[in-house]
Amino acid sequence: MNMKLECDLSGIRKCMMSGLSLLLAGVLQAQNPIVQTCYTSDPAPMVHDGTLYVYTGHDEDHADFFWMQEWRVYSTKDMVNWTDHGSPLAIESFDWADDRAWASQCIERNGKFYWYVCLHSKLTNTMAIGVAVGDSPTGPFKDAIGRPLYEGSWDFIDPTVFVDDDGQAYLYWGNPNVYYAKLNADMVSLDGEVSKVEQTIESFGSPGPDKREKGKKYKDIYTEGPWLHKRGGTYYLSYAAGGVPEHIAYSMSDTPTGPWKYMGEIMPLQDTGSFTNHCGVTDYKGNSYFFYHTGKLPGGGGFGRSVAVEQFSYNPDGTFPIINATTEGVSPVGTLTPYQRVEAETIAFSEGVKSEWNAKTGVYVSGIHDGDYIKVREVDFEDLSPKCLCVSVASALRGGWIEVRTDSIGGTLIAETRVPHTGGWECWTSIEADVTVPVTGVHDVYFVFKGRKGCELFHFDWWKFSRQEMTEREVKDRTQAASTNIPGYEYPRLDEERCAHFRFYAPQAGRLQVDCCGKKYDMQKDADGFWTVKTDPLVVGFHYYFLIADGVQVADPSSYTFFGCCRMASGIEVPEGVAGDYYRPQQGVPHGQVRSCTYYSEAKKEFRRCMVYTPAEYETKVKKRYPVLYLQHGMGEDETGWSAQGCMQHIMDNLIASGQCVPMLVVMDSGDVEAPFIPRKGKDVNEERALYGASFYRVMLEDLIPMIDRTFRTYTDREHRAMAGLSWGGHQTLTTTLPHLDKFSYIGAFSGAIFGLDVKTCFDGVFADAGKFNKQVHYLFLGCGTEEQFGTRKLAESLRKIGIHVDYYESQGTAHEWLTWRRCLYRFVPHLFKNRK
Ligand code: FUB
Repeated sequence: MNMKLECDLSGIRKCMMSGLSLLLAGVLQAQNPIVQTCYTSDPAPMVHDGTLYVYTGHDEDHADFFWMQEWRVYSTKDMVNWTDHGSPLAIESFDWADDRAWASQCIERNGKFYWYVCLHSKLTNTMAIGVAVGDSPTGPFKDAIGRPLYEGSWDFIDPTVFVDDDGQAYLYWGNPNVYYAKLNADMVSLDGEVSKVEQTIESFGSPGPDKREKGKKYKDIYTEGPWLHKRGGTYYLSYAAGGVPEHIAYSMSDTPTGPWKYMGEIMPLQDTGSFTNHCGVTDYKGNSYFFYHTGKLPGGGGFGRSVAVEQFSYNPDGTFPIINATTEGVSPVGTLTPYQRVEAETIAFSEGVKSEWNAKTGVYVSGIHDGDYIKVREVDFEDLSPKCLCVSVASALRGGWIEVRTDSIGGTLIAETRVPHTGGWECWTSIEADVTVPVTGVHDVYFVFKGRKGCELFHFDWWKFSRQEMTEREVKDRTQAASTNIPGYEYPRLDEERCAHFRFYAPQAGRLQVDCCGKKYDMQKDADGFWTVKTDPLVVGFHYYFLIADGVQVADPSSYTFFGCCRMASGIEVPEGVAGDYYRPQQGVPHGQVRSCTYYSEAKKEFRRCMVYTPAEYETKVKKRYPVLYLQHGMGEDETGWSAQGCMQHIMDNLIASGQCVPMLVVMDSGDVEAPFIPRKGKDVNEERALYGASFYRVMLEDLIPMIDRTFRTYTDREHRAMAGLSWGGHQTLTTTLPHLDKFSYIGAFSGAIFGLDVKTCFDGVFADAGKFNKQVHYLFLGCGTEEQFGTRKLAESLRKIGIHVDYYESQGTAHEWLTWRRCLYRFVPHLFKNRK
């Protein structure tokens, strides 16, 4: 369903932004339909404890009949902001039913909430009235009696319930006949017989369906959807009338059981876009409200209806005025405080977004795309501006931005916050943003969502403004020292929102910055010479960072250093939660070793160091031989990258212990690209790039592999040798293995720097004969992050097109970073050395 109201609202928006806007804004506020995140129907209002609840049906998207599965609840305290409470009752709540969750009404009695519904009974293959009970207006609800309250006819739909001042409860229902019954005080059993109300011209505008004369024009025709209420000493039965299309008419009586007197129309037939109508009437905060439904939400219609509301005043003689459907809806009767947690699903109007529910979070806003927005009306900031805004969000992808604006979509930007990848669609994190433009008084607030076009950006659970700033003590209480700090160093610290907090003592420094994840953050100096800064929320996983002290980029002395970015860099590990357990040491898992091995390379005439992972069992199974994976780092890194930043040994230990991969050695050497961006004298950079790490190939083939096979208990044939690498290491992997398929039979490239390949001709045409290649290479893996542009997907597609078997993996929400490569390794190694061909 496309919930975008572009056509409908574009005129309104333009108008609101024009000079005339301030004058017209109040008139042109679109409030109807009151719910824009899904289709709702058959409204039944109920006031309880100062809140107005509306119980609705839920029309399915793209429906061609009333294939309704559940009922929903919304509430308001101000008539303009509606909170979505999700669907606490559905067909599945009734064991005996299987279809058609149609009109309903809920009422409170003695602290319990009784929700009368109609739905299809599989016991009698007819419609039936059911009753659910709950302890709160929003549930949970359960079938109160485990069977239908009344069933046996297709007539039995649309229950309305009413408790009179003397405590007697009544239930009316029916289409095209009208029925009623008294309810016992328990509210879940009928008191006496069911009565069929006699329809006459005087009572309903026409005789009952059996007695109507064909072709005769009657004053009106009772159709369905009765709503019983009382005002003063008068009883009102309002209902859908006229056959199809329906309008709303009503009858009045001095008793709850009639005789009824037909009183005419309330909402005449008009362009509502729906052939049914269904009303509910209530008073709230001194006003009278008429709820009904239309087919006016974009994409909607007769089977995609939406609840709307109008305010009205009874005529002096107690009769209804004529009420017409409007887009503007009703005026606010209260304000909303932004200083308490406000559910994101409290919405006055929205475009584009949907809502979802899960047991842990409850209802939250989903389906957020670039340009969508939520409007919240009558937000009272009072006389003192807030200092910060906190939002709770989750994203399995790269997130996006929330712009907070006042009074219109293009209004004053008072706060802005980046939403990061949080590790999953239900991996919630709360993020704080400064309020950069002071705001006081009452405003409409727009949460305008920005991000990459096309994809869903993030989920949004709640928001709250605050007048507090975090003190140093609070920073300490709400954060923890990064695991990558040298023991004893308290900073950098990470908070729950995955922002890093830095603090340095440097009274003499003129300017300090932190350079983290491609962004330079200016630090603020306090009177005691301490410099502090808080970063934006960071993506989980490992990130390099630097301190820039008066213009000089240096490693942070409080962090362990990691060889990356062509130098020793500081690193910060942003914890991932249980999803990251696979790259952390686990209790009970036998641990292998990472050995540092020195050897002499004839090819380069130098002593070199490589790192070798041996699985835990290597020490005990002294006769066993092992296959070998050669694993390369990327540009500007060295042989330590995979064990320090990549957590390779933990990934291997965990996979081996769980039986997901065979025990193997992993050998990591320097790809000789530690300082690749320094062009050598007299040489062109492009030419230089092509040669980056050129010395490594001979080292690997002539010195490293023979040394490993001499020193360790390895299998030395191609069937037991694999190679993989990340980024430039991926390039080196293809360049090493493809011309030497006599030596390797498993190949992987993680974010491989492999550009512009003509797959038919590259590497001396190794891919040209797909059948031969697939026989030789037992497993070819290409992986990358969704947030990087390395053309890996395209390469995989081109290879598949010519028949090459290649496994392609995308790491959700990660870029050209170590989390992508940890994930790639985790997915790659289980396929090694299990040749099933
Ligand atoms: O929503 C399904 C049916 O449509 C209701 O039960 C009727 O009142 C009509 O609105």
